[in-house]
Amino acid sequence: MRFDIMTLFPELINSVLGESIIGRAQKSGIISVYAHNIRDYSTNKHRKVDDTPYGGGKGMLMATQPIYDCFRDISKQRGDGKSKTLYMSPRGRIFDHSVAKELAQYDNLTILCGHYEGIDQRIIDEIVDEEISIGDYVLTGGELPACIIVDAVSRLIDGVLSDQICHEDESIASGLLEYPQYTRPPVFNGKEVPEVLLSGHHANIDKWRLEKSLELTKERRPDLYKQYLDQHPNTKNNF
Ligand code: 4FL
Repeated sequence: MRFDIMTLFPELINSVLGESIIGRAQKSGIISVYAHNIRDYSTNKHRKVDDTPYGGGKGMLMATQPIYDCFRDISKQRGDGKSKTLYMSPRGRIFDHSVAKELAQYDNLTILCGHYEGIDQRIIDEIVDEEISIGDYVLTGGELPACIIVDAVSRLIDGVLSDQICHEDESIASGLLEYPQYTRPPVFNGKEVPEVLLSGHHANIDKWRLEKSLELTKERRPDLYKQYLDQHPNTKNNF
C-alpha cells in the first residue's frame, strides 16, 4: 500500500513513521510513505504557500496553487490501483477502527494536512474525496492526524504485524475493551496475579477474560457495550 502525504512539514511525518513497526514495514516494502513538501511546488519567488482570506478575518489560508500542483505530481507518480484522497479536518467523519478497515482496502491513500487557519475551499472541492477527523479537538496542523491514519491502517495490512492473528484477535476490533493482563513476578507490592491465570485451564482463562472485558466495557464504554449486546444476544450478563 502506498501513502502520499501533502504537508508543509515532511520531516515531522518521516520522523514519526520512520520508527518501530511502521518504519520496519517501510523498509521491507510492504507499505511506502512519501511525504511531499507543498512548499516545493510554490511558483512564488519567496516560496509562499499562504494568503489572506477574502472577506477579511484573522489568519492566513493555504492557497490553491502549490497544493494543486503537488497533487497533480502525486497523481502522476502513484499507480493505477484504487485511490482515495483525504483531508485531515475537525469537520470530517470521526476516525475509528471500522474506518481504518475501510481505508485498508485502498492501494493508494493521499492525505492533505492543513495549517494556518485552513485551506481555500476550492482545493477541497477539487481534489479531496473525504474529510477525516481524529476527534473533537483542534491541533496545530494535520500532520499528527495523518500519521495516526497511516499507523492504524498499515497495521491491518498483511505482513505488517509479525503475527497475523494479532489484529483480528484484539480488543476494540471485537467490540470490547481489553481484559487486564499480567506477567511476572507472581506477587508485586503485595498484589497477586488472579489465580485462574496460573491454573493452566484454558477454557476457564478464556471465560475469565471475556467476563473481565464485558465488565470493563459496561463500566467505561456503555455505548460499545450496548452495541456488543445487540450483536451478541446470547451473552450471559452476570453484572
Ligand atoms: C485534523 C484535528 C483532524 C482533528 C488542526 C488542523 C485536525 C486538525 N482531526 N486540527 N487539523
